Amino acid sequence: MTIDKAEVILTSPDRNFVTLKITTADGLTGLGDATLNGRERAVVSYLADHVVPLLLGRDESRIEDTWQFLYRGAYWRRGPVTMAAIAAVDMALWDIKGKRAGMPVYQLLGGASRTGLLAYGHASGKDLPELFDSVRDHQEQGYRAIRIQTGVPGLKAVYGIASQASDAFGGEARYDHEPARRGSLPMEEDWDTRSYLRHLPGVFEAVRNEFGPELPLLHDGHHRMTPIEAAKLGKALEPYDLFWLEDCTPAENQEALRLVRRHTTTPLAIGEILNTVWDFKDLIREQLIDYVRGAVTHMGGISALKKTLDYAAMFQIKSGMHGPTDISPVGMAAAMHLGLAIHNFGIQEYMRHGAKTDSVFRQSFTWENGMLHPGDEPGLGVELDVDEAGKYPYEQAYLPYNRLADGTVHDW
Ligand code: KDG
Ligand code: MG
Repeated sequence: MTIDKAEVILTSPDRNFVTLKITTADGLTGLGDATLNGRERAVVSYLADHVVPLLLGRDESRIEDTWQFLYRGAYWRRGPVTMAAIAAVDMALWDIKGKRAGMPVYQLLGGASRTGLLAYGHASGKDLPELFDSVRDHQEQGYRAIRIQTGVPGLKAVYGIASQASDAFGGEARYDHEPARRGSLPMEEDWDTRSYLRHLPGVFEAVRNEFGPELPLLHDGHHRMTPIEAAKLGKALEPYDLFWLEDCTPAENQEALRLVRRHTTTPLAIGEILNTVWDFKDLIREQLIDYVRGAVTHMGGISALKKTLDYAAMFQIKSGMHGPTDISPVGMAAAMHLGLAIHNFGIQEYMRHGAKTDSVFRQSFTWENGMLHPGDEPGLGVELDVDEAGKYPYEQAYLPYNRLADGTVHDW
């Protein structure tokens, strides 16, 4: 069947989301997530101005051919805007293929390799008492693996730490939903790597003493360290048996990880800002990482991330797909179908979306005993309520950035 219509929907229920909705000549619809946090309109334009005209009249069933046509045919390859746009088309076509077959997408990818997906949530606190409360709160929500981020003495605002309660979550503190972070200009935070390196091992020691040795603990370094600093941190955290240390150094300098690897056995996760299998090629082949952090939404879709993860499987490297709230429920569903099907699933990041988001995107996934499952609806299992989406117009919003004490802009 041919593609009759492709619409780009920009909505901001609790935060901004870009969704592609493809409709076939016989009225089947498929959804794809193209959200690029803080740069949403760039993808809207890429899709609406350059991709939608190419989709009309194409055969809905030719997912791989459409992917190759959009990737190779444009001449300009890779990059987050291009790959988010291609991802949305790919996801929407898998959604349609599932609906056409009457099967959930994970069945089309080879069927379930497990009964559910272990997921981790984000605990944070400016100090230990707040952090412990947040860990307990996550355990009550069912999480069986938890990311730990804390404030650093002497620093006023550190990314990943909620500083105020969020209305979208009934008063729960959520850094990703603070109104202050949705202003028309990016919020400035501060940073000092030496203070962070001095402080963090003690935090993990305290968390282990309080919560015991079993709980899988993760930490995100947000690209802030030099190779030697990251090596030092990895080594210092070894006694606390981390599930992973994420983004310890900036993702552009991949050779840096050779040095980090030489010094520590703390598992490493990288890649939420990478976009293609080419970005992961050397990291995987040289076994410089343990987990692939790529998101379906930013890696060119289910087709492309599956190839990357299949390649990673040859080196015993597992998935750790990016799943913050800026991955829409459609992108999360795509991640869950892929995670359920592949053999080398590791863990899935999962931050709950807010109630308004759930009213715009009707979903069929389940969350039980710390495990996600995409459900058995045909396709991806997500439907978008266009009227509801229309109630929430786009709001300009930037990610924060940080400066050192002397005013230098720092990596994050
Ligand atoms: O869009 C960027 C955020 O989603 C990112 O900063 C969150 O690092 C993040 C994570 O690991 O979820
Ligand atoms: Mg991260």
